[in-house]
Amino acid sequence: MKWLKEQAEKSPNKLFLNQLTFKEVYDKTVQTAQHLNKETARHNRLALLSENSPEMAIVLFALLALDKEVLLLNTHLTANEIREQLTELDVELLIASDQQTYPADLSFSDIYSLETSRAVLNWQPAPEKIAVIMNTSATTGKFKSVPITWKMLAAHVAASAATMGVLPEDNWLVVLPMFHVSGLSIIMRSLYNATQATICSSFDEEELIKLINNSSVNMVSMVPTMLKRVHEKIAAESLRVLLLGGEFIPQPLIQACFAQGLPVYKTYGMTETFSQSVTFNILEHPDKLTSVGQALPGVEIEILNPDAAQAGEIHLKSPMLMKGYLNQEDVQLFNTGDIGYLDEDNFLYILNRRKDIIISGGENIYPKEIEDLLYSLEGIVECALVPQEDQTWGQVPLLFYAGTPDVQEITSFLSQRLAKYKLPRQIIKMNALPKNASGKILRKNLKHEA
Ligand code: S0N
Ligand code: MG
Ligand code: MG
Ligand code: MG
Repeated sequence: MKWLKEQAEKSPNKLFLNQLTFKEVYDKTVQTAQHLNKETARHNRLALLSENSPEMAIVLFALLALDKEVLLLNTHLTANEIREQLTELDVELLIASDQQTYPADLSFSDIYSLETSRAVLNWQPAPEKIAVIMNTSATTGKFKSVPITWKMLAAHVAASAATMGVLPEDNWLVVLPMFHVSGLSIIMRSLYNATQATICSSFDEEELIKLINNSSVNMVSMVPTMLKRVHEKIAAESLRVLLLGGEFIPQPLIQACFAQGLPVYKTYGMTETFSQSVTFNILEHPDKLTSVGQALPGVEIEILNPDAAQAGEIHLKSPMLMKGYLNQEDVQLFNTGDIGYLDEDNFLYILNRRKDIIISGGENIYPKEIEDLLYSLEGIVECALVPQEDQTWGQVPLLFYAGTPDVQEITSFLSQRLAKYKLPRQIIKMNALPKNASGKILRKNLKHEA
């Protein structure tokens, strides 16, 4: 948080969040913290549920300055999923934007009618202190919590700036959700670099194109699902950086962007490493278009158990890496689960994405979570959720099952309990699922024949 105070002192009149200056954001943060001080006094950990907005960033900064750990919730989750996360993490106070429908303890507009009190604000949190927590689904079927410390944030912003450079006139469009590291990292980088961030509340294609082509916005982060829909309308000269990641990146999209001269920086990173670990500008390395790039400063890549072609499990180690999932053992070397290799210039290539995860429009879906839930429905004998390639979303989940409930029952059971992006696009009933000799379901044999 020292960055906010420093920038407010050094560059008070510089624009930071949309049309708010660093000084204005700082003042609003202090004011918000004073309103929240009493109400939050007995809570060490709180949750925040909001679509993107400058207010969301200010409430977050205020909570961080009050020394809280802030759980950031995905706004696409159902009430059941939100409740489960709050319970699991012992969160007793949820603050939500006025647009959210989940019953929050405080809405943003409530905050300013709370009685103010002088708050002791901490602008110099200890490096090991947790700033935010993000839940990611896990192979076990239950989510895991990633504690993001100040040390990770500080290491990230410096390494990212060293890789992509900083210009005083930079203005980075935030269209990815700030409840993911893809969006939040932009706010942190802008804070550190003393540059502007333009926050959009949702992904509106026309608005996005207008902002890029006709405003001072010169940087943007996107997932391929978004870029596919808009790249043809983007004027290459209006961007300095187009950071692209979060999903498998289709090669035809990269070829098209390269031909257009778009400054696409491919990135490979995850919540566990607070975003970018590997990055490169495709325009600078036309011979490396199929790679994801080179490690950021401080990031070590190790390929374990390599095969004859030197491809193996990609492991990462860096100051941006989490210490370990919350309440789980420490990790020194993080196994991404992806398979790949490094070339002679240390560019990383991903051959296979981990098999136990489906990525739809940049949102991760863990089959086991949905399968475990479905097994709690009476009459389900067996089931498997598998990915299907999809033009729009990259991948979508398909559900195969055997049992007595009909497709209608399953649809309504799942849709009450799961975020929409996790719902199977198709549900296929079978007499029995294909299995190998030892009785294991053969997932790769489950394909929908349209
Ligand atoms: C792709 C997005 C924008 C789609 O949202 P859109 O089009 O606005 O949809 P809605 O209007 O909200 O809904 C329309 C219908 O579509 C369904 N739907 C919405 N999203 C999905 C989805 N993902 N999959 C399937 N269906 C979806 C809605 O339910 C609705 O349905 P109907 O009409 O039936 O009601 C949106 O999904 C989005 O924002 N995705 C991106 C999320 C993201 O940021 N992921 C990245 C997470 N990863 C990381 O944070 C690590 C990597 C990373 O840091 C990074 C990634 C990218 C770039 C840079 C970095 C970095 O390193 O800095
Ligand atoms: Mg809602
Ligand atoms: Mg939309
Ligand atoms: Mg522009």
